[in-house]
Amino acid sequence: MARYKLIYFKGRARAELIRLIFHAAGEEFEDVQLDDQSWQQIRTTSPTGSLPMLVIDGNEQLVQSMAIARFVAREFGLAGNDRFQQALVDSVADAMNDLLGDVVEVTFEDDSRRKKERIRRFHDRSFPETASFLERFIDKYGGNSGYAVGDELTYADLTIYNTLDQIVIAGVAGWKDFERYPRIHEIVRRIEDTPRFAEYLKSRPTASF
Ligand SMILES: N[C@@H](CCC(=O)N[C@@H](CS)C(=O)NCC(=O)O)C(=O)O
Repeated sequence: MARYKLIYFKGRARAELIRLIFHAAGEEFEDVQLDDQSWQQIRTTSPTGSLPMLVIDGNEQLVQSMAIARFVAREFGLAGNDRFQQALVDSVADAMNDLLGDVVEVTFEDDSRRKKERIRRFHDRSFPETASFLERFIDKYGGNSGYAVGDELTYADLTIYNTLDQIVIAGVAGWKDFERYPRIHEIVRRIEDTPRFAEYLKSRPTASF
């Protein structure tokens, strides 16, 4: 039996980063994907009444997607080599998580006028600001390594890939749109060309969120 059980919905949104970390590390985990009805039946078992939730060794429960991501990244050596590097990695992850929040809001906005306004703000402000932060950041801390921080894969790279993927799923931009950001584009290529990821990315089910 796997040590780790990740519980979420049939989608990527706030769980896919954690899945990517498990795949990057080559670590086994049980990937439980619930429909809404099954979720309602177990909702009270989540400490926050929300998902994702990671169950460790069948008894410890961890909630909050970024806390789970950091925990598994640290467990598997994907969180940076020293404390400062870990903070750098976290700063990219948190910036990408903020952007992911904007994308999630677009996805679940039912009012068409407000949805348009959110998309406009995304294009005019949140995306270009985050992208230009990343380009400068990677220049400084990753250089020509093809990684965001240092010269090996960390979960910072996975947060970049994952948030871009969510932007594409939300229909807010396409992969081609990211090519004009050379440092970001390099990370995307690096991840897609890594055999372990390539296999997973091809085999994972299509998602609407
Ligand atoms: N800040 C939390 C947000 C968790 C959250 O809002 N989860 C949503 C799905 S993305 C959820 O569980 N919704 C179902 C519900 O509230 O019943 C995290 O990052 O884990």
